Amino acid sequence: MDLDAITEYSALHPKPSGLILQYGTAGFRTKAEHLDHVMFRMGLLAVLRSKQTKSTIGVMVTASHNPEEDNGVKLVDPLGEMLAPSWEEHATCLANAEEQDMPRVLMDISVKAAVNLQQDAFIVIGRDTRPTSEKLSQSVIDGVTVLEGQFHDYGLVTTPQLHYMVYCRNTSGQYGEATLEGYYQKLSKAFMELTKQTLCSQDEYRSLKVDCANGIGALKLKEMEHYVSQGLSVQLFNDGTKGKLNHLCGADFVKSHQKPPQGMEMKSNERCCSFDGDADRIVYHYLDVDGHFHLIDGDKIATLISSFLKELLLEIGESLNIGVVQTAYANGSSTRYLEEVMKVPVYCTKTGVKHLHHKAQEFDIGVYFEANGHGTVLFSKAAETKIRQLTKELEDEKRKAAAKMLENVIDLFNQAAGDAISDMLVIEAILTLKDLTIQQWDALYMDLPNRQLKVKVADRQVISTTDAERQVVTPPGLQEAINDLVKKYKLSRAFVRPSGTEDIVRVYAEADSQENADSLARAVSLAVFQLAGGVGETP
Ligand code: NG1
Ligand code: ZN
Repeated sequence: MDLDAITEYSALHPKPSGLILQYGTAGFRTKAEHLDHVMFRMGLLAVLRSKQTKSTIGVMVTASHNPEEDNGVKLVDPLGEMLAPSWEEHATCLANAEEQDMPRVLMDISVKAAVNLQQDAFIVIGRDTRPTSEKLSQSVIDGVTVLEGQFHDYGLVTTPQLHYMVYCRNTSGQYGEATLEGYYQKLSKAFMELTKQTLCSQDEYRSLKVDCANGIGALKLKEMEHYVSQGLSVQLFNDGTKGKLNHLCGADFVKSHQKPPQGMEMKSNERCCSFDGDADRIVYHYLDVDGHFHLIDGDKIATLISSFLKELLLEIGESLNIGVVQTAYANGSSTRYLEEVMKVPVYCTKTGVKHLHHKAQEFDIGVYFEANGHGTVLFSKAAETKIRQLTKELEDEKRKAAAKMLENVIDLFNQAAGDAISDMLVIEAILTLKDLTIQQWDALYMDLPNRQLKVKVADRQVISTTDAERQVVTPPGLQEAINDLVKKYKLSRAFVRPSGTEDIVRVYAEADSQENADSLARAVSLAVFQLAGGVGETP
């Protein structure tokens, strides 16, 4: 390592002294103007991680659903997964080292992690459409270059597309070709094959309105459109030509406000969906004939997909197990429906896809979705091999067709990460194959009315939790207060946890009516404010 060169280049990306940031659930995320040094240093760190794993590592510049003024960065590990926990710690140390200590901290990491500095390094870089992303990704490249890493800059891509590139490059092309063309080809081929098995061809099912959150999803859907146009016509809204990223639109807005996005013409009973700012989340929605808004969230997406997969498994008659993984934010009705009606085992993990992903790996087929629409389906290597073998060997027509469909589903899901485009294509294929309208899908079960609120506290880390974040451990007395409040309502549940991406505490409540869910959420927010050091206005 040329420490002089590192020091010299680092001075061009100086750390504001005293600034402390943490590599959280979604990497580093804060106001874009505070991130230049973090980007440079993540370029350095990516090179060390690449040398250590002898693999291609990804660096994505995005702040997903956060406001346009924010930005962020996360590293993508060799198989397209989130960065390993010990390296998250290295990332935090490196980002927070004061200017003069930085080269030494970098050396320490390479010693601790036993990095062979002679090894070659290869980094792939991507970014979203934020005005600050291009310059910030250039700072990542500066970091990579000063450590003499090789790189490929994919420029504007969705987060899942970057994960796909990393996965392809580390599996020597077996998974697909590491280009955008390769991504579109792979997904569209699987989608066309899956939907061609359908007997019905009503045109009304084939058109979908997409709210792109004024983000990267719009550009990439435009590029992809013609690959799938025979099976699906997408109409894009909030494509970034006018509005601001994630402002009054996109999956996060629609989910948290339970309202239609602005900038989208919705007629009654039309199938609509919303992506988030980096296109790794999707939720569906529609207006009914009375003009009421209906949200179809990640829980209902998981339910639709797992019921489809379960039917196919029954058809082929193989004993492959399937499990659904959720978080505490999953609507109580969805959990009940999955367990009691569908008889599918359901597990709850902490918030953040890395936790869900990890749990989902325990099954032959692991379906995981956060209620906010971030998720995917994982097939174990053994299950995939078995299914591919069955499509070749089965003689019974019906069983063979079911195995073929499962194979298409494997190819459609971006196995490396939750992907709004993949999810959308799978959902559209299932609705077509099963001849389901959006209302019929919505009617699988009725969501319990719920409310999410945010509370500002002096230090959100005073709240610690257990039982997959469903119970508070500290501060003392808070869990008891929540228990007492929950008892006052029917079908009620509430929990609180510190956000991993914002400087706030999140409050979730559900109950038998919207009024009660709202009132419970408000009462719990007040308890948090009083017992956990609330600041600003009393909720
Ligand atoms: P935090 O801020 O830790 O609640 C949010 C989402 C997560 C996940 C991350 C990463 C909710 C309640 N939380 O995390 O599910 O998507 O952002 O983007 O939706
Ligand atoms: Zn996102």
